[in-house]
Amino acid sequence: METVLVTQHEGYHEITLNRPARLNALTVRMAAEFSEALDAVAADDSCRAVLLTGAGRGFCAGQDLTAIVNKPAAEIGHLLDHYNPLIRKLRALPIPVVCAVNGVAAGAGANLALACDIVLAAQSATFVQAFARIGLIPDCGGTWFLPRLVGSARARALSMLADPVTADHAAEWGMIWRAVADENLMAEARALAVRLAMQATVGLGLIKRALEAAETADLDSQLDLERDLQAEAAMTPDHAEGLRAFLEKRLARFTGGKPPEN
Ligand code: LHQ
Repeated sequence: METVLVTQHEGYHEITLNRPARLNALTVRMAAEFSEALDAVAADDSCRAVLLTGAGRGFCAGQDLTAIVNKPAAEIGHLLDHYNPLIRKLRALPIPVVCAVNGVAAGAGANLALACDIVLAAQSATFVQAFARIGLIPDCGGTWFLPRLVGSARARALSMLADPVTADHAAEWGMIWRAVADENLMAEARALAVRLAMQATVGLGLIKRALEAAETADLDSQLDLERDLQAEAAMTPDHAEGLRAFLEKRLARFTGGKPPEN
C-alpha cells in the first residue's frame, strides 16, 4: 500500500493516511487501501484497538480537489460510494478507534476524524467544514455527527460559514475528546491505544454498539438493548477476570477473549 501505511503494534494497528504533499487529501485509491487496512484489523484477533493519524503536517484535507475538477458534475456524488463504506466500517468495528488529528482536518477529512471513537487533536490542528466554500454539503457523516456532537446551532454555523475551529475550541465544544500539546500528540494517542487494547475488548465493542444504537433509539428500546448486551458482556472471560481482580484487590489481566460457544 502506498497512500495508507499500516504499522502493527502489540495489541493495535496504527493506520496513517499517507499523501503528505497534498495534506493527505482523499482519493479513490486511498479509500480502497484504507478499506483494506480496516479489513485486516477486523481479521486479526490480536488487534484490539486502532489508531488513525496522518503523515506530515496535515491530518486530511478532504476530497482531493485536483481529482474532481475535470469530472462530470453528475459523477461527483458517486465518489461517496467509495468513502461511505469507510465511515460504516469504522463505526461497525467492534473495537475502539482512536484518532490522532495531527494537523488540519478539512471537509471529508474532518468528518472522517469525527467518525472515530476517541479523537485527540494537536493544539495546532484545526477542523474545517470546508464544503460550503465550494458549494457542497458536509458529507462522510458530517450532517449526522456534527449536530449530535456540538448541537444544532453550532452545526449549522460551522457547516454554512466553513470557519476553522481550533483543537482547543473543538474540545471545549465536545466535538473531540481532548486537545494536547503538538509534541505530545502521538505519545498520548499511542498510550491511549495501548490502554484500550488492554481493556475488556468484547465489552468495549458492546459499549460502542449500545451508544451507536442510542443515537436513534427511544429509551424503552435502549433499556431492552442494554439488558441484552449486558447479558453478552457478562458471559465474557474478561468480566469474570474483572470481578476476580476486584475481589483479590489486584489489577485485572484482560485477554479480550470471546464468550465460550454454546
Ligand atoms: C490539496 C487539498 C485538496 C488537493 C490541500 N485537494 N490538494 C467532495 C466531493 C465529492 C465527493 C466526496 O466528498 C467531497 C468532500 C470534500 O471533502 S469537499 C472539501 C474538500 N476540501 C477542501 O475544500 C479543503 C481544501 N484545502 C484547503 O482549504 C486548504 O488546503 C487547507 C485549509 C486544508 C490547508 O491550508 P494550508 O495549510 O494553507 O495548506 P495549503 O492550502 O498550502 O495546502 C498544501 C498543499 O496541499 C497545496 O499544494 P501545493 O502544491 O500548492 O503545495 C494544496 O493545493 C494541497 N491541498 N487540500 N483537498
